[in-house]
Amino acid sequence: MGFSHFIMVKMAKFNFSKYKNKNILLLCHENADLDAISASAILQLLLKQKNIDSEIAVPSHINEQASAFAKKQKIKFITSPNLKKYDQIFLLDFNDYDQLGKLREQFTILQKQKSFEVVSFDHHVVEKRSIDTSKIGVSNKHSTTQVLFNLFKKDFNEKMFFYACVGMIEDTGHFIVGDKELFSDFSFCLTHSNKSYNEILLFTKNKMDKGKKLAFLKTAQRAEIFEINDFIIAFSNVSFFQGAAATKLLSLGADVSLVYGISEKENSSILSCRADSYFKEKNNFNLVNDLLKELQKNLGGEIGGHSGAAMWKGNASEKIVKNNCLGIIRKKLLH
Ligand SMILES: [Mn+2]
Repeated sequence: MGFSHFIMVKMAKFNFSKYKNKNILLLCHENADLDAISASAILQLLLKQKNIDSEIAVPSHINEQASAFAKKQKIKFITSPNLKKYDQIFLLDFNDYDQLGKLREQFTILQKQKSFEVVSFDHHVVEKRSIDTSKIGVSNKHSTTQVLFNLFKKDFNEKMFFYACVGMIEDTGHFIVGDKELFSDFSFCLTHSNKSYNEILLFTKNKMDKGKKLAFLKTAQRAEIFEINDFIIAFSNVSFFQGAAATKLLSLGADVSLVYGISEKENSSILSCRADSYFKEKNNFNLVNDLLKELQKNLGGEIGGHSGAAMWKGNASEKIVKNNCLGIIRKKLLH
């Protein structure tokens, strides 16, 4: 009683001025996603405010969505950077050597030579094996953009708030996970982004090309449905995207999907198969061993894949392939 209490929280103080006149790289993880790209764009803008230039890079690959986003937002990035050129590297959305892709060797050697300093901005747990164990840029949040928001919100502008939203939507799987803090941070960022939720959502949606849309709809329309032991087997055919179409049939409710097609280029027939994990476990079923190997015995051809996603390529009509598959599955399930 009678005296106030001050709780000192150890906070990361970022003195950006110490990075002036340095060659700075903002490095995303291999197969960079929306969170990594948005986070690096936010950091680049923060540095820019202090008149500090930086380059964004990915080891070798960026995913389709992130690439489309970068293009639309005119976020420039380089691929396979020469790490020797830089004396400060910020890691965005990762902190693990495994995620350096093919830069790993170069990075490890140069780091040992103290060729650069590293700070990671990330939302994954810091481990002993982490690249940067200082934790100054890492906290337990839902996205790296949320981490940056919490560290630097007073310097954020509309664009950064917008990018922060994109990372949060993406990394929560469109809010499949979250907590009070996430929703309050998101709401704050959305309010200050000068964009509507729908506008931002558009950037996180996978734009499907028309051919794929038609392939999915035709596959669904043509599907024949069979019930074996209370499980639903869907058989269909389509000229393109058989694999992706088979996956779609599972999401529509099939336990096993079989999608037949003819490859005119190779003058052969294809069967793409998918099995739901509950179905596999319940029936101890493996698409390769229990279906395609048997099919191969009957019809020849080549097979490949794994227990839940597999493909047969050979030469047989749709009817023959269908009847063979159904016979094989029936035998396995009713034995
Ligand atoms: Mn992330």
